[in-house]
Amino acid sequence: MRKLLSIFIFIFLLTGLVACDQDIDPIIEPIDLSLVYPQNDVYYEIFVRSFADSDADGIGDLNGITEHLDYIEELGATALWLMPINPSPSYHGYSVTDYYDIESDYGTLADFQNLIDAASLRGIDIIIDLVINHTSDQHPWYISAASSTSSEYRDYYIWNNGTAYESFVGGMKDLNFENPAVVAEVKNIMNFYLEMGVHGFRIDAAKHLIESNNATLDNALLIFELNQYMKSIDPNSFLVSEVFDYNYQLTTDYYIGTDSLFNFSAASNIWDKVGYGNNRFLLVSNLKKAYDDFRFIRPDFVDSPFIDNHDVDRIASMGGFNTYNTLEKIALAARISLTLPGSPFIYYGDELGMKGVRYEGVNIPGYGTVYDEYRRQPFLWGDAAYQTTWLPSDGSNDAVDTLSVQRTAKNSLFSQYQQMIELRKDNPALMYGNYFEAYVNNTSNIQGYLRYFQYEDVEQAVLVLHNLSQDPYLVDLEYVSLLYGTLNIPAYGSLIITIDPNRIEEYI
Ligand SMILES: [Ca+2]
Ligand SMILES: [Ca+2]
Repeated sequence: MRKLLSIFIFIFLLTGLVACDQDIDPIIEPIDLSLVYPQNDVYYEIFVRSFADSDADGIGDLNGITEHLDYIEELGATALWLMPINPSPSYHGYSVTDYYDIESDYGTLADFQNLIDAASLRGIDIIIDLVINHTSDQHPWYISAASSTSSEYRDYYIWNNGTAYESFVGGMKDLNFENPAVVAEVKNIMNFYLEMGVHGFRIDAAKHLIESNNATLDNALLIFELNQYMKSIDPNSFLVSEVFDYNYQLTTDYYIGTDSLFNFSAASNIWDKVGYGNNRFLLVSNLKKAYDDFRFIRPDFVDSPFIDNHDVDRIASMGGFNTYNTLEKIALAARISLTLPGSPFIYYGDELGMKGVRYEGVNIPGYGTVYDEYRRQPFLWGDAAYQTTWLPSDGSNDAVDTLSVQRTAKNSLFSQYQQMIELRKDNPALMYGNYFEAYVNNTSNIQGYLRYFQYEDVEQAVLVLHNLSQDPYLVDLEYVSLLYGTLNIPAYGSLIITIDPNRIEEYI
């Protein structure tokens, strides 16, 4: 009876609303810009094996991530990049044996679907590594191709005098992208995961896909074809390509095909200018040159800035950062990355200041020979319940505060990351658009840039200044609101203010 009554009331109210629709002033809803710009996110890069263990076998897994989506929200990231999750004989997963299943250490396809769905409920997007330059030599395609020259998979690979070509060592056999059947296989793989609900892909080793005399253009066009296919399934999806080159000019043409590129040039400028203090006055002008180059090919490029990833030493262990003022310099590098155009990527554990370097084939008792493993060490939860233990400690993180310590400590690196991510998401000039102009009074101590954004009624101009020197630096500036810092910018500090958008010309 009560239910019936409430239905009647509902219908009555509905009729009333329709009847007086003309009389009600329209309520202006704030625009959800994340829907207008679905490719702009703050990414958190996860090496699944090292993140969170849900079943006490010491190995990180997909359920461990699902159980820690609270943590992703606490940090503030809006999207995840999962390093390879397919079955693989290698610990890192970059040699796939089955593109349609999940590495058994990590869980099952059902676990992955569960993670995608749980993340989606929180508005967290997931992209995954698309490792297509090569397969494992244990992939059924390769086993068949190697067994007979008449195998239907023979032309999936590139043969020289009976040997399959490898652009990387370790049993990874390059796929032959001049074979349309291989391109069709990749589209099937993309479709499989898009149907599950992933937001897109990170194309691994993009510059190695085709190694022709005209490789850049050939790869850009191949990625264009894959991207077009992806957009026919989900127009809002996101494709970021790994073109590992510190010279941005050698990467720009990839914007013909890809939505985004990891900005290795920006990373190396941050390492050099913030870490070593070399030619500090060139930081912003170098960044701007790269953006202007990208803009020329794709005006709506989505840059992917980062300060390190699984393929380089952790920033806290890098020369220039590992000597003095380490935490201050890391925090400054993070603030730069988190105030640049695009979708910044945070490598898991960087928010704690975790360390880690490459070893050149060193034998670790109880594990074996290691190379990049210690760049990908277990995340420091400070809670044994989720801690991964697959890799013995080399002691490098013994002095680094765990998450459980940092989340309650004021001004910890973790809390500085949280604050800066929140600031980015709250200020559309930081989060959206590609406007980037150098601050008029840049010096070798102070490097600043103006970010501006306008969409319908939303308009904002933000000035970001970084002090790259060891001494405080006092600036005299008019501002509309102070978002971060003080006018007397401390050593390795930053000042972020909003300014009157009509007065931008005075600042650039
Ligand atoms: Ca596990
Ligand atoms: Ca290749």
